[in-house]
Amino acid sequence: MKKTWWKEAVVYQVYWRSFYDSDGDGYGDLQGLMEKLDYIQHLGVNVIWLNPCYQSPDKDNGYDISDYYQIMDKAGNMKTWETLLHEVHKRDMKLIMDLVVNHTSDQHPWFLESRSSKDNPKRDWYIWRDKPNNWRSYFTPSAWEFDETTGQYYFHSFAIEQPDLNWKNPEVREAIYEMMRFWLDKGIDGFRLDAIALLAKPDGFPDAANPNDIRYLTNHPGLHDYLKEMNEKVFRHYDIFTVGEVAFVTPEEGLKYVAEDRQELHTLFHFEVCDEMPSWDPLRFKQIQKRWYEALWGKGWNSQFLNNHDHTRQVTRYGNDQEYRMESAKLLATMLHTLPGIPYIYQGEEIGMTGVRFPSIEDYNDIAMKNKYAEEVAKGRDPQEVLESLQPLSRDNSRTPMQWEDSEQAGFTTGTPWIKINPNYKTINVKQALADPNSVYHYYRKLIQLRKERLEMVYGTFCDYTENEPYIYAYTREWEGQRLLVVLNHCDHANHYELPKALTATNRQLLLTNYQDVQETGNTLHMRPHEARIYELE
Ligand code: TEU
Repeated sequence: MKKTWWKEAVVYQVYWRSFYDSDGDGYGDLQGLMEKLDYIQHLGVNVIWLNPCYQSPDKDNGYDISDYYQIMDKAGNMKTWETLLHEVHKRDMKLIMDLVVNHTSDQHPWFLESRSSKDNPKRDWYIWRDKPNNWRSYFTPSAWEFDETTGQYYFHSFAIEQPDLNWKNPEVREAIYEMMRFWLDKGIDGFRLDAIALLAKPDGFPDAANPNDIRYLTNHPGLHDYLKEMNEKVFRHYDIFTVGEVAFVTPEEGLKYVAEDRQELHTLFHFEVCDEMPSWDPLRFKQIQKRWYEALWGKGWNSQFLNNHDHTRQVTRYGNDQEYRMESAKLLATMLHTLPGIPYIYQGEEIGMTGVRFPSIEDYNDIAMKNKYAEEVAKGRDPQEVLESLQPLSRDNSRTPMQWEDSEQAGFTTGTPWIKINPNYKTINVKQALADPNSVYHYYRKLIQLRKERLEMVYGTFCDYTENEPYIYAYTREWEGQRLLVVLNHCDHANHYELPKALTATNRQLLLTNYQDVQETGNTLHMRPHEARIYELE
């Protein structure tokens, strides 16, 4: 496995509409992001992942693109975007753009032409049939929408407003590749490829045995041919990295996307945790990590994340966001930055921001949640019970505005925020974090700096010594004779850990911990609640 800049990356995800509002319209924007670049750089990250900011009617917060070549008015304009890219590069950071090529907005000119008549030259740029099958979409009871004009149904894996492109059509593929080159030629450093596992569709769209198991939307034959062609015609001609959003794959299937010798994608996000593990399940998490390491190591590169703009805040979902919030946030960070793969920091994670519970469905924006709420209430279910069932995993948990200070609107906007701010901004905010040397923020800085100094955290082999332990997670990373030991007590209670013989090194040096005053030197480690330690073993 050769060393590369992207394997050594720490990526910071900016959901720009919730990051910083520079013009008081209640939405974050690119100018606002630019004004906060020094904050991001100070953290020590070297890549920024920018959620979609292309022209869009904004039904799915930018994931419904109506013009790939323009910047969304809410976000700014192309000149602002070009200045942003320049300012990112000036600070020795890189920028990867989130790109949605499985579908467009139903307002995209391509779709407006396609739907205008059955014999329009762009009819076959989308997927039309006389009758639907029984598939659901991610966001609606049916994946098919009837179109009056031509009396046919079109296919959409997500919202009605997000018709899927027909990747079987070479004209579609060429149009997408040309657009990718447009952005790469502007100097971006790669793409996060949205819903990339959905590009291929099965011949004939057979009915599903179980319409509620939506795995039928993904990973169909032909997909890897598209990714190989995408790499051959676009990616390999640039010094970039690509990360695919790849749902519902096993490690063996995931390897097909990222094996270096297959020349498709550089890395992937799999979702065996965030889509399929509703709350912390330590033994299952350890198994997932072990299986992905064994399948990919030496062949392809993985990612490490526990939250993003679709998945609720990790300290709430997988940690402790109450009495041990800071220790837990630091423990989760230690884990993600020391396990094999590129670590992703979702904005606000670095100050321990938490999930939210808004009192009314009117306070929520997420189309997925609002569609599901309407669907369930229409079945006669109690609205309050439906709301409470959807709140924990609502995507809006992670989309509340960045909490910059304890002043009005958390310093996010001088206007009315597009979505309510988490009421805990008074105590959880950047200003407080910067001023507190023991804050989560400063811990992230130390962790990221350590990763730059200790390449075992990037290229080291991985060995878990606690596969059957419910609370203690102890593993090593070893590379070129250097060995790190990570010990985590993911629990609200203290636990002790008897170091196995293989780890009772002659000399053990503590490099980083989320508690002060760690004294002991023996081979029994007394770990406090949510305590994390990184040792160098000699
Ligand atoms: O999400 C794809 C998607 O289906 C996720 O919501 C899923 O739950 C998981 O995270 C991946 O399996 C992408 C974007 O991240 C999301 O914001 C968009 O709404 C969606 O595609 C449609 O573009």
